[in-house]
Formats: sequence, C-alpha cells, structure tokens
Amino acid sequence: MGNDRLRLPGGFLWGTATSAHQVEGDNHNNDWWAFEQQPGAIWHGDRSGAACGWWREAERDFDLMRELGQNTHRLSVEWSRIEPEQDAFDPEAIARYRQMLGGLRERGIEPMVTLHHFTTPLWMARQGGWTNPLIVERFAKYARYVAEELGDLVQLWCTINEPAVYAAEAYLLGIHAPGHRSPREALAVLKNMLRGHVAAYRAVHAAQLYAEVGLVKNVRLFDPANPQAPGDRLAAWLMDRAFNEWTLHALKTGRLPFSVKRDDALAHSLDFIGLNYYTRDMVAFDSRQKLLTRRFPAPGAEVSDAGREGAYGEVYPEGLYRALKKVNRYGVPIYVTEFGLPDADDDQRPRFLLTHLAQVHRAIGEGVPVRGVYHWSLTDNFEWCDGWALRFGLAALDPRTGERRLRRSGELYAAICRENGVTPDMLEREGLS
Ligand code: IFM
Repeated sequence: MGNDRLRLPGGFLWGTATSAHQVEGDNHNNDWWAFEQQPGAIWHGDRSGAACGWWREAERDFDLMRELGQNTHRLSVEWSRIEPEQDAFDPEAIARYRQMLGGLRERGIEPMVTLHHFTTPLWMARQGGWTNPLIVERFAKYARYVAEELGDLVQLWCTINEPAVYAAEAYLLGIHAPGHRSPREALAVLKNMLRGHVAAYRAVHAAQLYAEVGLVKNVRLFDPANPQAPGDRLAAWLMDRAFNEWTLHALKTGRLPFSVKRDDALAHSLDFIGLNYYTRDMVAFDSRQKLLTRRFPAPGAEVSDAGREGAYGEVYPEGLYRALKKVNRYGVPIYVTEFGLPDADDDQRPRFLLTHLAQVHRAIGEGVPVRGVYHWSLTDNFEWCDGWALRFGLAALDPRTGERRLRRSGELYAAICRENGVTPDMLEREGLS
C-alpha cells in the first residue's frame, strides 16, 4: 500500500455502530424476542437475553468510545419500547433515550439514530408486520413522535436499516424473524419498506426541518465466477439486480420494483445514503440449485469466521471502493454506516481496518463525498440467527459476565481515529507497506 500517510478530510466522523436489540437487552416486546424462543431458530440455542446491558448501563460503553477517540456513534431506538402498544407511547422509554443521547453528546460523540433496525413491535407483527401496507403510516407516526421528542439531540437520522437484507432473510430464507419463506411476501416487504422510508423521511423533516435523513443500504457485490460464461454473468447480474439495484434504482428513479409509476417523493428522499459493506460473492449458474445460482468466496481468497450458514464472506477491501462508487450516483453525502468482520481471535481485523480504510481514502481522492465511517461494532453483541458465535467487536465481550476486553484492533482503531487516518508505521506494523 506504499508509505504514504492516508489522511481523511477535517471533521471526518469516526465511530462504531450498534442496534437496539443487539445491545440493549430484555427487549421482550418485539418479534425477534418471540423468534428467539423457537427451538433451532438461533445457532447453539443462544438468546439475546441481557445482550450488552445497554438499557441499564450504556454509559460504560460510551466511556469506552470516548477513550478510543471516537467522535460519533450510530445506534437505533427500539420501536417496541417507545410504542409498546399501538398508539400508546411510553414517556419513560423516551426519557431513557434522551439520557443516552445526552450522554453521548456530553462525551463529544455525535449520535446517528436509526428508526428501524430489524425488529418490529409485537402488536404490529401480529398484524402482518412489513407485509401489511398499513405499517407505512404507523411507522411514520412513530418516526414523527421520535423526531419531536429527540430532535434537539439528533441531527443524523437513518430511517430503515438494510431493507433488502431484511426482506431476504426474514421473508425469503426464513432465517430472521418471523422466519417466513415466501418470494411474494419478500417483494411486498421490500416495497413497503421503501414506502415506509419515504413516509419516515417526511415525518422526521416535518418535526425537524434541518434534520439529515437517509436510508441504510447494505451493498453486497456479486461477480461472475467465470466472466466468460454467459450463465454466470447472468446469474451475477440477477443477484445484483434483486439485492442491490431494486432498492438503489427505486431511490434514484422513484419507481418501485416492477412498477412503472414514478413517485417523486421516493426519488427525493435522501439527504445522505448510509452504506453498509461487508463482502462479495462469486456467482455461478447452477441448474441443480433452487435459485439456479451458487455463491462462494473467490478461490484462494481470505475469508472471515464462519457462521451457521458457512463462511460469512470473503475479505475483499476493494469491494468497499466499488460499493462507494455504486452509491455515489445520488450526488448526496455518504456515510459508511457499517463495515466490519466476524473475527473472534482478532488475527484479521487489524489488517482489515487498514486495507478497508485505504479504499475509503481512495474513493474520497476521486471525489466521493464520504463524511464518516462506523465500524461494526464496538463490542461483540447478539448477532441475530448466529447468536453469540460471531464476534464483530473491537472489544471482546463475555455475555455471561458482561466483562469487556479491548482487542488489538480496538487499540489500532483508536490510533486511527486520533490520527484522522492511517500512518505509515501502522501499515508497517501490519506488514502492509
Ligand atoms: O449485525 C449485523 C447488523 O445488525 C446489520 N448489518 C450486518 C451486521 C453483521 O452481520
């Protein structure tokens, strides 16, 4: 990577990202808690349980963020706490979130708040959750309430986290709550989430005119296993269409998937885009498979720790650059709202940080307006259907005792945040110069 110092622009945001259900603990009023009780739903029979104890004591991790030189944090608020029953809002939940957001600000940490990160209140889940079009106005009502109550503490809002991941994992593959396997439902969910995004975008702006509101898109790259084989090329293209472009195209053109009608509000619903990037897949056409495709890491490539479904993914830094270029089509600022990898023994993460941040630097050098990055995550946390088996933290966490232990990568990320970039000796120490 050479001996140059990779300095990021002044005012760059450096932080970590979390979500309510994965860190707060005892979120028993949403569909995920119910899903976790089903035998076999979570790897090794794990549960979110007390998670990272944030509902009682997020502040000790806020102290850790400050110690590590972070100046921003992306967290989510839990709809089922704020509106435990339809149309009944809980002032105590809001008071706790005010305390948390105030606590971040006191420590010099700019909060970014996500309104929906995979969990849905039980009362809404019982009415069909995101398959029910009525969710759009209910979500907007909740978003408006939250923005009215918390808007003085929050400038950066994300409406929905990873709509395509949610639709695929919860309604197509059946591995996330509520565990359905229906292509028809998955498509309806994706569309309702995009409508929900627009409605929430407007609701937040109605409460807070100068808020910055975006959607979080997980971009996964799909490359043909054999670029000469038309079947592989077509399979990779189709995966990219369904997973990435249905959402990105809709936000650009205002046309929902399979719809010719243009919705102007949809085409103008981004003040920024949040990019989550993890990995890419090589894709081969395979008539023996259900979806006629096989996906796997590039032969010989480095892969991260494996989850229940096999390898989590290839470690592919250039993919972050490619993903940034892909989402740069809107002409709005970009935040890398998540990047990270499961790596329990932390033997890959230090290099991972440097090689991925070099790609952010490269994209910025070519004019891509990246304003900040959020590492997933601060500490290990409840990793959905993989339970506690996949470890994404800069700090290791023992969920039984709550004990935290900073990993080597945590120290390195702190140095990067303080230097506002990557220095030659960091590269040298990781054998990258
Ligand atoms: O833990 C998840 C997060 O909730 C959404 N994006 C991917 C992360 C790692 O799998």
